[in-house]
Amino acid sequence: MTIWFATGNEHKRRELAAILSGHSVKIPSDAGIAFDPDETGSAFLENAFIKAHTLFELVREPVIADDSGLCVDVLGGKPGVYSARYGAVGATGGKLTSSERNALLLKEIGAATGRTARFVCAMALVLSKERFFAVQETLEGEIVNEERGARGTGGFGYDPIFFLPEQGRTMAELSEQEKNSISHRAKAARAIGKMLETL
Ligand code: ITT
Repeated sequence: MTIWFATGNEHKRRELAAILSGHSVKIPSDAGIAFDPDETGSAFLENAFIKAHTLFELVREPVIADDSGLCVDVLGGKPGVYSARYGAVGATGGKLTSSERNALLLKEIGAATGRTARFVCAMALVLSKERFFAVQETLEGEIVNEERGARGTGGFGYDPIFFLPEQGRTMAELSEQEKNSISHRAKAARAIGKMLETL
């Protein structure tokens, strides 16, 4: 089946396509569609539905969207739904690079000893305006301390500063396959994949 993934993030596409390998996963840029809807929701799931319904109106074929981010306990759940825009200057202006965002987050957390955090991924599958499914999944971990610092070159975004105690490595030190066996997005995608099998 052709499934559209309402994202502009190539890393996310690779991760989803690896899980839904029996399907053809397309993103808007494959069809020359400029796609950047305003993510005005205050919850991950709200934003996932905004992205999915917006693209569904354009392609009229099954659409998946995810809205994801990092929630740090000592920061009261920040950056949360603002993960992609964390530290951006002004409402429309200057987004930081991933490494600048990671450095800012480490600075905000400072020397706090409780460094627990989780990645969250809300994923929606929209089959028509009135027919849809949704799931939200998490992956628990810790933010590296300043002494240990960011590590690894795999993945994207906050992966280099997200430490997995059971693995003894950051998410960015995992192979693509390893990340896809445990990640928040992979867990959500597997659940959506099961729903697709029942259609
Ligand atoms: P789309 O909205 O186009 O899908 P995006 O990257 O802006 O792409 P989100 O709005 O869902 O996606 O923002 C998610 C941000 O959270 C993302 O940019 C990363 O900074 C972070 N994030 C989400 N999943 C992540 C992961 O698996 N590893 C590292 N960082 C992640």
